Amino acid sequence: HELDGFPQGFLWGAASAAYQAEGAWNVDGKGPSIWDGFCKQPGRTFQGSNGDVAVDHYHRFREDIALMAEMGLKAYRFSVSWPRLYPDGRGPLNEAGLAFYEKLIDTLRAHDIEPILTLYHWDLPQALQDDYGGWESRRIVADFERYCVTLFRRLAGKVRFWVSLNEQNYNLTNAYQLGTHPPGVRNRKRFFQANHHAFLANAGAIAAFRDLVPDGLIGPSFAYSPAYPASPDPRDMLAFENAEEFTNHWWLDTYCLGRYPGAALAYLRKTGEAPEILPGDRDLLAQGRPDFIGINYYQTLTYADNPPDGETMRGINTTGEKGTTPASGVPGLYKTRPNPHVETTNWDWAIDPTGLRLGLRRLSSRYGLPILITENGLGEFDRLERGDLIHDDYRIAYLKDHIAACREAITDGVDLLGYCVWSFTDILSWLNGYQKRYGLVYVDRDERDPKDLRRIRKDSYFWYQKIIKDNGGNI
Ligand code: GCO
Repeated sequence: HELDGFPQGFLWGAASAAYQAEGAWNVDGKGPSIWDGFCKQPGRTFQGSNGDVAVDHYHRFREDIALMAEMGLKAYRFSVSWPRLYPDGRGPLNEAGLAFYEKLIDTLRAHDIEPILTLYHWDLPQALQDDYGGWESRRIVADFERYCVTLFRRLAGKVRFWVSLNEQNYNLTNAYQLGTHPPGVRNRKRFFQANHHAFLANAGAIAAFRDLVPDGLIGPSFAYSPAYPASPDPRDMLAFENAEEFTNHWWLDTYCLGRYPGAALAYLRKTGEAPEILPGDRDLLAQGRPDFIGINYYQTLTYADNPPDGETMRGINTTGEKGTTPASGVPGLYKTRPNPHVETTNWDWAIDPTGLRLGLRRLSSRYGLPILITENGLGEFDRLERGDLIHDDYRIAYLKDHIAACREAITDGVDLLGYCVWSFTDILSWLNGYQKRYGLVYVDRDERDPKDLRRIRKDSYFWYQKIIKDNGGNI
């Protein structure tokens, strides 16, 4: 396949997730998710922000889709909230919850916008956490499959693109290593076991999908930060290899090749942190090969040697004060270093479009699968001027450079299905609150009128509208 531009039918999209956008946290029979409670514990999120109301997409989805249609958006990625369908995770189906997504999808289709449906974007039913410890129990595999099968059966004719698990790697690292996502645990043994169950759940869902949605395409969305070595010092090169193995291949090999990467598994067997793998697990993993790899790309990470008594896993910069991200690492394996060759955002994320190009090439060569960019975007403090203007030229520059990198990767031979900007409107950033804005559409959070949530098109909205119209044009 030889192309020097974006193919016809390229999915120019934008993305969101249920908890970050919908609000309506206890409406129409929805049960609580693990985030509903977690955000309300003191000190968990920036200024205690939560998704009770979020941007009220649940009630305003028609207005939001009208804005998407006016922009010419080709695809909209959203997630289904498991506890809206199954308030206690596995009991009877709450039809009212499913009805919301049916309306949403029908409205998208009426405007020729392709729905991209994410099955799991972190909002686990609280009941499953309480009953058996959520991802730490094997019982979740059957419950997740049952939930997915309901959606496959009911929506097969309406949805072609499906994302299985969103950022299993980032979510479970926060949940079981950093302690910054629910359930707030710091324990590597439990981390690897929870991941093992998530891999089985992912593969089980994909296996069921094959029978129920034969015309559809499915894949996980991986939070992909390609690794760089801090220097050509062989010790840094080894640390870089360790990081690739433990922060990328651990997930991607298991999804795409149906097995854990050898060196990492051998290491974990020595430290006693390897997951328990039962007979039959390998066969199930092998049935999970996806149709595409979804990637959420924000940055590259640079790694250096880390002695056995060196850096441990540390939290992130949630305030937007530049330069406050601590070095973080796994003793004996690797630690992160700032990359002096690239600019960073206010949250210290490396701005690196070339990293996107090389990451796409690495994945394409290693796994031989098409790739869908399920998220890419810039979180910033935006300023509303004169009541209705947002001049976010920094976001336009960021998107332009990353879309140009996509074009180059296509020329390099990467089979790229689409590109979704994170996010369509300014939604909740899990740990960074509402001040970190990613949207193409500004949401006015007026202190005096908290229900206002007025939508205002940013400059980037009009810019992306043109890009879509020209199918990438001369970027
Ligand atoms: C944020 C993140 C986003 C989203 C997304 C991940 O600030 O919240 O940068 O990427 O969290 O939900 O899939």
